[in-house]
Amino acid sequence: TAILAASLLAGCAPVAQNGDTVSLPAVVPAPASIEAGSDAPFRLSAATSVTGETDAAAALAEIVAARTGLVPAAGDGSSAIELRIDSSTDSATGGGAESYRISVDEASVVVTGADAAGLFYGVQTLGQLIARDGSEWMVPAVTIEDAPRFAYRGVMLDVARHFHPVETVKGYIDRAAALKFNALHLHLTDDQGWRIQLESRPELTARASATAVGGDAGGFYSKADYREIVEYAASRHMIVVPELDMPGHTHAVGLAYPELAEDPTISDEMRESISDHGGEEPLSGVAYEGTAVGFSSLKTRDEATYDFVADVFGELAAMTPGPYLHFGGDESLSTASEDFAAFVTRASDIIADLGKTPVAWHEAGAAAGGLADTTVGQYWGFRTPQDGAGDKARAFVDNGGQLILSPADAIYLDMKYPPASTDVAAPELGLTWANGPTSVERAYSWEPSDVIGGIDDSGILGVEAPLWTETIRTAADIDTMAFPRAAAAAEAAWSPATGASHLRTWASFRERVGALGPLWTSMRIDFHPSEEIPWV
Ligand code: TNX
Repeated sequence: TAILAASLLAGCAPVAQNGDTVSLPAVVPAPASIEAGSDAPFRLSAATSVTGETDAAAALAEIVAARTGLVPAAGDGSSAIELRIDSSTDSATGGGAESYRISVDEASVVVTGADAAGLFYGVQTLGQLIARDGSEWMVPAVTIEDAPRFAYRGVMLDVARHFHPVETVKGYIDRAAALKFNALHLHLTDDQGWRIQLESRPELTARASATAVGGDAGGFYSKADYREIVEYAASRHMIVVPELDMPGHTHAVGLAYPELAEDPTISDEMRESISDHGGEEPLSGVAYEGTAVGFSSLKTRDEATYDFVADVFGELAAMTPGPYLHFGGDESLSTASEDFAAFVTRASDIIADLGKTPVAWHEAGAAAGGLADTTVGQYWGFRTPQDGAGDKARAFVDNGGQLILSPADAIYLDMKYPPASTDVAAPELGLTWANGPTSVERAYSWEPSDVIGGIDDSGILGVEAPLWTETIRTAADIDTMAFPRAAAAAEAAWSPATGASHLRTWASFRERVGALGPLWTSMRIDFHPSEEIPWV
């Protein structure tokens, strides 16, 4: 049949439907609905024209050129791809934010977005549908109707442990947006460096940005650099969520403003680990190039600290069009718990008073009753919560906020991959503390509404995959750790719940991701060719 013939040629993956195995074009993240058409495929050629919305046409032209080498014509052609926006609720997309519809037959391709973001996502899906047919290119006949499950779909990049230049960040934005992520969380500060220039506190970048983990060079974003990142992200329908981590993870603040920081507290555990594995003990006033956590704290009882918090978040709020400011709050192991509670309460209020929504790692949920009631919690415990982490997360929802889920034993992209059993060497990069190594299958096989007891989709703002960079130095390192596992996180964030769609299975996902290999190669993504995936 036409469907099976197309599947031999195209990036198609077999899918069991009503007991029969049919082939559907491979789309990641899985769309809400996809149906193969009976028509012959649409042929892409130099005569194909693209009409309609110009931003979306430019985005499509980029993908088509990278994948096929063809340059679509702008005006009339012999066959047409039409890109439109229709926000009416009785439109083909149903009108929900970020939703889109694609219909492909032999004569035409029509992509309709409910808004500009929806059209952009439709274009990303269309890019995945393009397939080789001998020496030609085609798009199989198909109808797709699609909308996101969660409003917030994030990736996080740690630019503090290793600094990553603007060009690398832009590359990561392109890659993430192609998987329908809409938030880039930048972890801008940590013990090892402060990476964002702020005029209100110039010593931060002047004195605390030059170094990084392992003696590598540091760096920072000027205000112009940050603006460039924010604008580039916006052009890909992503917001930037900047994080200034406090009251712990603040050794760098002490290099710039010694009066605000406590002296390092070195626990027995840390001293032991240093004597076992080598490394330096953190010293007051000396840049820290190791990877230990939990030894630093701001002076939480000092009013000067809150002037600092107001200055840095006030300036960051003015630079950040997105609604969220992240104040960290993780692993403040050397801050007394009542001091920690008092600090996070005031930090969340300062941010809420700036008209922004505060975000904190789940530890701040210990003080949830006092936090600004909009405060969003970011959960980084395991898929099965341990040591009260689930209660801390739930407290944000009880307080009126929502959760971002980043289960560390599933979607921490800095965890090592499993060692290879065949000829594909696994990268050396990565850590293992979160029950690692983390296979692609584990990154995929979890359901957001099953993580925190009593919290369903209404309490979940979204899903975010963090990439911490203790071992990650280059853009190629980022690619290797993030791909293919970021695609698993994208599917948890975008696609219908496990069980609600026949595509939401590991068996389907591994086939669909495998079919994206040629597209990822054309995008120059240095993905890890994991043996778990049947790469095309
Ligand atoms: C825990 S997750 C951290 C980071 C480390 C990471 C390494 C979280 C909120 N804190 O400081 O970089 O583990 O995986």
